[in-house]
Amino acid sequence: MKHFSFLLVVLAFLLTACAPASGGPVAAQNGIEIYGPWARAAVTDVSGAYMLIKNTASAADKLVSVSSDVAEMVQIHETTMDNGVMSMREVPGGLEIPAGGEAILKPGGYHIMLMGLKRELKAGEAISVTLVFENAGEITVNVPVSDQ
Ligand SMILES: [Cu+2]
Repeated sequence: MKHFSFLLVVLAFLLTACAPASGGPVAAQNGIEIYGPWARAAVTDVSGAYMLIKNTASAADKLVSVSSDVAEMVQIHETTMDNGVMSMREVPGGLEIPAGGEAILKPGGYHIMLMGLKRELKAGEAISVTLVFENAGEITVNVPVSDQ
């Protein structure tokens, strides 16, 4: 029962954390469209970046790597639940986005992990994040920092 109620709390968190992407894409290239990017404000040396990635092309694509000038290392992570403990790990081989499909990066799910931050990330500023896709190539996105 305890386990069950914990799962409900996690589920509620996941649902409320799923902010809808409003408006059009902030970047689009070779069929890949980026919507509603944001990064979490941070005083520690790690943070996460989130967005909706749509693939309007007729072939699957893959987000293979990410970089940002504010972080020493950037990885594509997935959040996993092992015996009721939430943890995360790097997505092996990159994050696939199906043809005509999308990948949702959000707190509690897939996310871009910014590690070794070179400075504090303050709400209201924006950071530059470069996404590298197997087919669509490099897309640099201006990512607003938020304390939401
Ligand atoms: Cu992570």
